[in-house]
Amino acid sequence: MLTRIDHIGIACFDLDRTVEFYRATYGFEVFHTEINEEQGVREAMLKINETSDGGASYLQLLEPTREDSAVGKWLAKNGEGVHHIAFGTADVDADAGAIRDKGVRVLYDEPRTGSMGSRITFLHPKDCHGVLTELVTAADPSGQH
Ligand code: CMX
Ligand code: CO
Repeated sequence: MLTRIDHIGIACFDLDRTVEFYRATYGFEVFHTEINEEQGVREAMLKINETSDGGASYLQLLEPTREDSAVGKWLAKNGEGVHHIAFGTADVDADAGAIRDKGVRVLYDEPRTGSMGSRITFLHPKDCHGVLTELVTAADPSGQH
């Protein structure tokens, strides 16, 4: 069951400058940063609020580490902006399977590693009314990152 908006993924050209914008404009601080080579991103997670399922909602600021990555290609075509949304679940395997059975393309056969040791998969944007949609199970089974 999808129980929270886990994050909104925002593509940017310069992570440090974008982090500074969110800090200076809204007062949001960086909760976590990492490089995910498999996804081709350097990212910063800004925690916005905790959620009733024991998890939290974040902004995920994404800078590509290479031009041929998903975010690199998207930035070259569209410029900066909202790249994807992510729903949180306690069981990404079950939810991805159930959604696949409804005819929506799930991009990975098995979930891969996302932010902070989470397990993630994606739904094809062409099957989701133009929205690239991620499913996330946090590393901590309670849902708290
Ligand atoms: N949102 C909406 N539509 C998108 C999109 C996005 N983020 N990315 C691509 N599309 C659309 C394109 O506009 C294009 O549409 P048209 O054919 O109408 O022009 C179509 O999908 C194909 O796009 P493409 O540029 O040819 O890109 P690919 O097919 O090579 O890749 C996708 C698209 C979704 C399969 C790829 O981006 C992907 O695998 N995404 C999942 C991984 C990811 O995004 N990782 C980064 C984030 C990591 C994290 O969140 O931790
Ligand atoms: Co994401």
